[in-house]
Order: sequence, then C-alpha cells, then structure tokens
Amino acid sequence: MTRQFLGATLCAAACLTALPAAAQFQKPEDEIKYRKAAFTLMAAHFGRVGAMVQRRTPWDAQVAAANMAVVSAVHALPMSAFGAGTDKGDTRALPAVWSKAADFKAAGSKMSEAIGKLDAAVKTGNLDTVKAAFGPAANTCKDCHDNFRAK
Ligand code: ASC
Repeated sequence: MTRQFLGATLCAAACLTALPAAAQFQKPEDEIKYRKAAFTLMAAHFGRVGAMVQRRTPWDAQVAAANMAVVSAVHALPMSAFGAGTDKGDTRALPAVWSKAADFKAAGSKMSEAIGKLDAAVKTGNLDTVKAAFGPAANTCKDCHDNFRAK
C-alpha cells in the first residue's frame, strides 16, 4: 500500500465518520439555499404528520411513517449549513446563530432527540403515542424560530 493511498483511505474514513452527508458549498448563497430547501422539506413532511395528529386528515400509520422517514433523513442537514459568511443574503437567520453558537447547537440536538422520539412513536402505529411525541417535537421547531430566526 502506498503512503498516498493510505492517507487518502484514512481521510475518507475519518470524514465519513464525522458527517456522512456533509455537503460542500461553492458560495454562501448556495449554502443558504441548501438549508432553506431542507427546512422546506421538513416543514412539508412534518406538517403531514401534524395534520393527522390534529385530525385534519385521517390517521394512516403507513403514511405517517413515510413522512417521518423523510423528516428523519433531512432534519440534521441544515445544521451543517450555517457556515461563515452565510449570515447575510436571502436569509432570516439571526446573528444569534453565530454569536450563541453553543445554544444553537444545543437547540439542534434537542430537535434531533425529539424527532427521534416522534419517529419511534410513529413506528408504533398508535395515534395516541404519536400525539404525545408530536407536541415536544413541534416545540423544538418553535424554539429555534423564536430564538434564531427573524419574524
Ligand atoms: C410545523 C412546521 C413548523 C413547526 C412549528 C411548530 O408543522 O412547519 O415549523 O410545526 O410551526 O410550532
């Protein structure tokens, strides 16, 4: 094994372990577009579960699970798209995202945890179980909107 190959292999392994789907961005505006697209997907699919929880659409465990699968796959992606230079432009992200970076990260972890619990609840197929986990998950969305997003 050449040293170059070994180096490349170790780097690939380390990078993949750190963040499996980390996107690379050419320009700050690409990064802003990316995170907004991810939030749009989350809102659409989370909203479909919410509609069932609020009885606006009929409860369907399979449909709920399919929607939560999208939320679970996408929810962590925006957190890696608030890099340097993406505080300006077509964004409502408040300066607190960067000035209170630890709080922002903690809010993201809280969201992740609540989404995980909601995903598990949806997999039980029981609407009451889903109802109990939905509110806490929605509140983590709201917390971030209140503290880190302009109105
Ligand atoms: C949603 C959605 C959000 C959250 C938030 C909860 O369905 O799109 O951003 O719930 O409104 O307060």
